[in-house]
Amino acid sequence: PVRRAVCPGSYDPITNGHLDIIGRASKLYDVVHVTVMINKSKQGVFTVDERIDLIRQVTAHYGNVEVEAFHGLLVDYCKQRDIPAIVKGLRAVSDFDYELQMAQMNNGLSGVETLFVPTNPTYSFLSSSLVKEVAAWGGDVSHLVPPQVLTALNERLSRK
Ligand code: COD
Repeated sequence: PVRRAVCPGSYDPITNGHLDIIGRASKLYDVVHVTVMINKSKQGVFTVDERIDLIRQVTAHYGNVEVEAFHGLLVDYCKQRDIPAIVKGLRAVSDFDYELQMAQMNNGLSGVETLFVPTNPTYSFLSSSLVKEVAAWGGDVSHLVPPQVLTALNERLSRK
């Protein structure tokens, strides 16, 4: 049987921290689904299609990553795709409380398991929102995102 996992997120936009987790998951599973969870109450800097396009570009080299969007509960996505495992990165204890709640809720809802991968310490401070804030003020984020994302950020934020 094909062993599948999902790395869910907002990915607005994908960062090197996300990529590190996705790359590590891609070594452990046959197929890794990188899924943009649509949150209608959270307007992003990038559209869902733009996020998907960027994720596809920067994960193509792994060879076993499938990218798509989903609107609904993560457990329903997992059921539809026959995915038994959610892989999440843990940056710091501050992530832990909320991640533990979601993991327990998801397990209670459907039995899906959540596996936590400790973040590469190089990226433990990194989040999409900080990247957007620093880039919007002209700070250098070239070491924190893939080149395609850097270009997209510069194009988007310089227009504002
Ligand atoms: N290093 C390592 N990993 C990282 C880093 C980093 N620097 N930054 C982010 N990550 C990992 C984390 O595991 C994180 O959870 C994931 O990447 C995604 O990060 P974001 O910021 O893109 O996405 P979030 O935190 O907004 O994602 C939250 C979800 C979309 C996963 C969650 O809200 C969800 O599952 N929503 C679907 C609706 C649902 O099922 N709700 C009920 C949940 S119980």
